[in-house]
Parts: sequence; structure tokens; C-alpha cells
Amino acid sequence: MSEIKLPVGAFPPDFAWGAATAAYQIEGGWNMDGKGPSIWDTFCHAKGKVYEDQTGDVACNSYQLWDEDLKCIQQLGLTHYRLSFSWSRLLPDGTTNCVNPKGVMYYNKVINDLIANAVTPMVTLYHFDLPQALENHGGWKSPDIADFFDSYARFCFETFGDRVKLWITVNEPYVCAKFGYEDGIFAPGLKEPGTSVYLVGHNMLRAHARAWHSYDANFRHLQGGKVSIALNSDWAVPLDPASPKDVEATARYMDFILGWFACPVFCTGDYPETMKSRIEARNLELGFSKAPRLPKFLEDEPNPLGTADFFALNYYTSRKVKDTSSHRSELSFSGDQAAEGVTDQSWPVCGVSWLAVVPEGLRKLLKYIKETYNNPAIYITENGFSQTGPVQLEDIDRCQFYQDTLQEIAKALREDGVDVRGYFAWSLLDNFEWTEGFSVRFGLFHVDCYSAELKRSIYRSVGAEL
Ligand code: GBH
Repeated sequence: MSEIKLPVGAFPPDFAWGAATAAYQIEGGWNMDGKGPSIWDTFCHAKGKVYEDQTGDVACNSYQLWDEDLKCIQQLGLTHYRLSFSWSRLLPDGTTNCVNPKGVMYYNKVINDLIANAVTPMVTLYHFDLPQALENHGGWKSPDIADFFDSYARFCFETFGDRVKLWITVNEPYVCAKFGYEDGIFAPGLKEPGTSVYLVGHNMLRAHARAWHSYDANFRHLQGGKVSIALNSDWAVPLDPASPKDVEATARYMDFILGWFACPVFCTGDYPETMKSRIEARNLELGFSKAPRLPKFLEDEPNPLGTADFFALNYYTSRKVKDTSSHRSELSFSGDQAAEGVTDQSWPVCGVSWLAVVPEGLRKLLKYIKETYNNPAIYITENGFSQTGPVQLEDIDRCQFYQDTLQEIAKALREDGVDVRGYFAWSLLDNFEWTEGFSVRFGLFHVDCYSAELKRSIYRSVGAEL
């Protein structure tokens, strides 16, 4: 990254320098060469869900323009590239009953080209795009999904694992569950507050644990790779540090985002006590007595404890947290959480309103993860800065953002002794930013997704030649 000056000597020589993307956000080719539809195809085609009814039908057309993406990766001199597989491009109906050879060819080419250029691939198996055929079967709410996911994962380990050594099972189970099933703003667009969110999160953990155990038992000795799950988290501090209620709410806020998944995988094999007790208390308060909302991990299947070979963290922003436990609220995730995150006026906002720029929050979060989750090796698998409005290739403030962020990571490494192994910028390309469509741009390269050529142009923050 040429315009960005790295703090000298701060990063170990084998530190991973990468950029990340996700299949639905860049590939396009939504129905090409035998690909089956995913829930995001259905969601976008339904209209009224996404900014100006845009879709990922074409996106950056990385399905046909991979060579252009490779040039971008080469130009940046990246050591790593994180991509995701489209499940329904490989297995059109989601099951291994039918494999799409063109899909296998596509990812083989991507992986082989990366390796030929000394770029290490990190592959995410699931980044929000469930095969529609499996959604029709009940999707992530069905207990069967763990089985389907495990078969898909095994298929990928078998087919690509001779070359892919870094795997992420599920990207951001929090976002999938909360946005897809609680708020309904992501596919599949269900609004079932306070119930499905926990069931979906649970099935994602079950699916992840199954896949990790499959890798561990059948592939690790041959392939020697690593498998994890990518967890997103804000960094949170109490709005009023002198208020014990806000301090408690802050711990709860972190547990309901990060601990929900990190505690079962890295600490106890079960959900955080804060979640269990809050949900129980709310059940009593609201007289909710149907099936338990927060499911239990059963003895007769693999437990999530110990099922991550490294910690994969997606960090974007920070929040100040206030206690809301005295507010009246209906059955909902936020009612259970009883903590509200607000932004501080001193924090600049970049592009989208949720993205307060707080690089020092990343350092604090890394230290928190070290202390809370037993000093794991950490890859920052996503972090970035967005732009909205007119395209500005001279993205001076993004350059500053990367500079500040890398300083904070350097401090985490040197002063806090956090075992950070790598950093992946979100994203290699401007791409389909889910409900925001193409109106929010996170790329290191600009892609004009409104033009037919879809030309990639480097932003100032990473390229010196402007
Ligand atoms: C990541 O999620 C995703 O993995 C990636 O695909 C995405 O492109 C990237 O973020 C940038 O957004 O509109 O106020 O309701 C990060 C988690 C999920 C945080 C969506 C912000 C919208 C908040 N993000 N969320 S709001």
C-alpha cells in the first residue's frame, strides 16, 4: 500500500497483508453457467429492499473479470486475498447431489492464479448467500442446516483444500441472524423479533462446529490448514463511566454481539451468563413460555468449544453504551440486550451514518480479545472506510484512516503483546454494499458499477500515481 506509511519494524515479516471481498458483492453472473439462486438474488429481485432496487446480478462482474481483480491484487503487492465462495455456484441446490463443474472451474482458476502470484487465499464458505433451495427447506432456522453446511464444507475441503489453507466457515453470524431474522433488512428479510435471531445464531454455531470437526478429523493431517469463524464486533465503552448501570450495560452490549459466538467457541462451550440470565428474566417479565428462546447445545453433537484455529475479527466502529434496562419494550433482541450504543460527537463519520471512525477502538478491542478469549492468534479479517456521494479518487481521509489504524495495530502488537497475524482491508473493490447497493463505496479500487466496462481505478489512499 504505497501511500500509506507502515510504522517501521512494527510488523513481523510474515504478517499477512490482504484485502477482502464476498461473492455476492462482487461476482455478478447470478444465473450464469449453472449457478443456482441464493437468498440475496431473491431478496434483491423482490424490489423495495435495496437502495434504488439495485441488485448483485452483475455487481463488479468478477465472475468474468477475475483477471482484472488479480491485476489489482498484484498492483497492491498483497500477500493475502480473502474471497468467499458462492455456495449455490458450486452446489446449485445447496446439496452435494449435484455439483456445478463450471463453478468448480471458476474457483480453481482464482485459487491457482493467486498461488502462482504468491498470494495466499483465505476462503469464506458462507458470506450471507444461502442457496434458495435450502431456504425453501427452512434455511438457517431448520436444524438440518448443520448437516447441509457440513457436506458443503467437506466438499470444499476435498476439492480446494490441497491449496487453500485458511478457511472461514461463516462470516458474521451476528449480522446474518440480527439483520436477516430480527430486523429483516438483510435476506431472507424476516422480522421475528426476539426468537429466530437466537435459533439462527445457534444453528450457525452448530454448522460451524460440525465443519471444524470434519476438517479436524478428515483433512487437517493431510492438508495442514486452519479453520475459524469470522466475528464482527464494535468496541464499546460506558456512556457515563461513573454509572455502574452503564458499565454493566457495556459488558452486556459486548456479550450480545461478540460473546454470543466467542464465548461458546473460545471460553466455555456455552452462551455468556449475561445472555442466559437476561433472556430468562425477560421471559418471566413478558410471560413468554413457549420453546426456549436461547437454545441449548446438546450432548450428542459436536460442541463449539475449541472449534477455531485462530480468532477472525471484523472491526468497523465503536459505541458509547447506556443502560436501557428500565425501558419498556416488547419481545426483542434489543430488549434482551438492554443496552443502547450511541456515537460520540467527537468521532468523525465516514460515508454511512453507522460508521464512526475510531481506530483506537480497534487496539482496545484487540486487547480485550486477548484478555477475554485466552490470547488467541488474531487475523483482522475486515476493516474499512466508506465513501458516499460523488466519487473521489483523491480519498485523503481514507488514507489517514488506514495510517491511523495501522498505528493502532502496531501498538497492539508491540505494547499490548496481542498476537495479531494479519490485516485484511474491506474491500479490494467498490462493490454491492447490501441494502445500500452501490451508493456506499469501501474499495481500495473504484469500480463504476453503473457503467458497462466496470473498469477498476485505484484510489489515492493506496496508489501513488494519481
Ligand atoms: C461487514 O459487516 C460485511 O461483512 C461486509 O459484507 C460489508 O460489506 C461490510 O461490513 C461493510 O458494511 O444500517 O445502521 O442498520 C459489518 C457489519 C452490518 C455493520 C450492517 C453495519 C448496518 C447498520 N455491518 N450494519 S445500520
